[in-house]
Amino acid sequence: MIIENFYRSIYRIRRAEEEVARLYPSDKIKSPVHLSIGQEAISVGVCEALATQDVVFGTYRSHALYLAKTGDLKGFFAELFGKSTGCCQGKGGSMHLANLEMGMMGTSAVVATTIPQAVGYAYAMKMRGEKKIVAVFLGDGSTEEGVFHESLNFAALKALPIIFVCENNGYAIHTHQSQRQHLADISAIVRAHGIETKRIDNNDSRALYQLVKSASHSMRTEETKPLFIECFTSRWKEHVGPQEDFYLGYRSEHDVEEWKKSDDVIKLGACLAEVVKSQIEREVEAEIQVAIKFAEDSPFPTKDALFNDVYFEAAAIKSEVNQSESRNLTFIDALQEAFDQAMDLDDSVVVFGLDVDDPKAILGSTRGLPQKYGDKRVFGTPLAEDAMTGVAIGMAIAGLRPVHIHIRMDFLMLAMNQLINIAAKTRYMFGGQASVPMVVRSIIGRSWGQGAQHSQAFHSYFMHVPGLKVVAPSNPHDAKGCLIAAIKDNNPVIFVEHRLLHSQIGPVPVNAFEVLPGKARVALTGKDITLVGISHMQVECMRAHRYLQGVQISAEVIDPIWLSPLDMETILNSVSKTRRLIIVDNGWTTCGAASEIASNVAQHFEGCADIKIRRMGFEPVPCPTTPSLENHFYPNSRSIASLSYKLTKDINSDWLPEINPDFQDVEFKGPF
Ligand SMILES: Cc1ncc(C[n+]2csc(CCOP(=O)(O)OP(=O)(O)O)c2C)c(N)n1
Ligand SMILES: [Mg+2]
Repeated sequence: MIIENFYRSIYRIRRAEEEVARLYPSDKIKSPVHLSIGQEAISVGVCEALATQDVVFGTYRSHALYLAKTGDLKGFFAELFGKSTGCCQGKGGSMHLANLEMGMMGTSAVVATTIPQAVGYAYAMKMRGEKKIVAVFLGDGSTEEGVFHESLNFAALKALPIIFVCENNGYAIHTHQSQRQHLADISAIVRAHGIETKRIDNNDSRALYQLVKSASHSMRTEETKPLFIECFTSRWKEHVGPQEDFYLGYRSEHDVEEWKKSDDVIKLGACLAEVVKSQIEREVEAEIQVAIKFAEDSPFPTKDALFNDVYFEAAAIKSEVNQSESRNLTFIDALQEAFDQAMDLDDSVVVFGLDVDDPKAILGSTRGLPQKYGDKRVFGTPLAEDAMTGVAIGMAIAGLRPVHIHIRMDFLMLAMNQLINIAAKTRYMFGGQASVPMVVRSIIGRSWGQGAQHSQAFHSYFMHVPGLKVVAPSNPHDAKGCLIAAIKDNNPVIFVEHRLLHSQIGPVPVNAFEVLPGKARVALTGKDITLVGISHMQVECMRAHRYLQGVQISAEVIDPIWLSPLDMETILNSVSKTRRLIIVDNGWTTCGAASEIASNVAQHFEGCADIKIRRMGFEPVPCPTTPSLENHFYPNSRSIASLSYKLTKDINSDWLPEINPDFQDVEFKGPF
């Protein structure tokens, strides 16, 4: 232990944050600041003990962690000033500090959300046999979030090399721990998960260093297992901002004064000879002034930066590769083959989710994979959609290609925070440093009377979010090609599949191949009307095409395949020929995919009186259970043909085709 290093680090943090507080009123700092003043010893103790290659994840209160791990004052100040030279190119600000090269893996403004990512990163390290240790910092408030407990459970279950560092400053904003937690003993709760706990009192960086040093040594050389350290500490400034807040009355100045007696800046400084101490201080002061000047002189990002790094862009536009001989497979078998080939080609592909390794193997789509690729790469998870999504993100940041499977898309609602706040944003808010190559596979659709909470399709929710891709293949060929493309994609992809498609049989190339993002397919050509069918509605549109042939109407049927990025060009080309369009969504029309396509077409053909556009989709009620109601709720080939007839013949006709008995779906009868 070299005290000079401790002192340099802690003095640098204290003085840097005092400068932040001093500069804040000048409006040079462009984001909210949650100062760590009073808590610095914890970041210093942990980061001094970790090896350079080890990594840390933090919270929005991570100035101290950033500086203790990286020492990067220039990137820090420039980021707070919103400048392009900041550690995240000015796109993160104080609450999103990251420097991946130096092991600072990122912070989040949403409480507790980096915890599962750190766990996922640790999983990747263990799986690959890398000797890196992961430390994740969290506040006492975050231990009340469900994702905290889900993450602890998984870390304990898999005996991961992770250290949870809880900075217990007693408060979540202005509310004391005792007013928020019935059992105000965080460590006791952690022990109930089977994780060893330690405590550090009085901001003692050196005691913390010893603990982390020995724990990380044994994780590297003996067995890996998580450790939880509860560090009692005190935040001296207000929750957010540069001031003190004793006037609010939620805590007393006396309490903080007591904490100031154990200030580690003073304790560490007292261990050094005066000449050494003042030499360090002089050097740090100079460093800080250089960094502030650097931040002041740096340019703000220009407009192009607004659009950079939303997605990881592929280096070159690829074509559909490796098309080979085909044979008939079911949709499910095509998916199974896609998994098998993707896992065979790339050992960074991991597949997990509830029940993926059970005898039913997600309707057969994951069968054989656990036996072939082992339980590290294919595993069933605890019931923890939220944390396991964060785990997938952490794995992806660590270089794996996780596929997280959900037997029903309805369950994605429990994972929305990680998907929307984290997966979709990580690349952008960290200035392009990270990418999140993950796939979330989810099954939608009617049958077996699954009703309001087991049939829903939410693709439009995800289409709304920059940073995500969305795909909904409608045949076995695309099921395989899209799944492989999604796995290879360096962005988070939401993969949507309708259960009525599962038993469909069609030609599928033998070799691995990709159906590329952003390319729709004209499935059937026609001249009178364009039908765009999403997911299973593609099948209904193809049937409608047959009905319409019987009344001499020629429909062009388009399968968008990828909903984000959406290939509007193919749709617009078709409509410029047919002048009529029906978009049939397998979802609600309000703010839905059909509305998005319709508005694009309306804008494009503005002023053209002969263009007719209609949306079809779920009725504006929850999904019903009984078939007698289902039949009215979902569009079908006959209702599509009927509306097409009206639009094409330009008459108010009630024409409805006779039922063609060949047009039957194989109903899903459950259970899984
Ligand atoms: C999920 C979520 N809920 C609420 C908030 C608002 N919020 C911001 S900080 C905070 C308190 C968190 O307390 P703690 O985890 O103890 O961290 P500390 O601020 O003390 O460092 C809250 C509730 C948030 N950012 N995220
Ligand atoms: Mg707190």
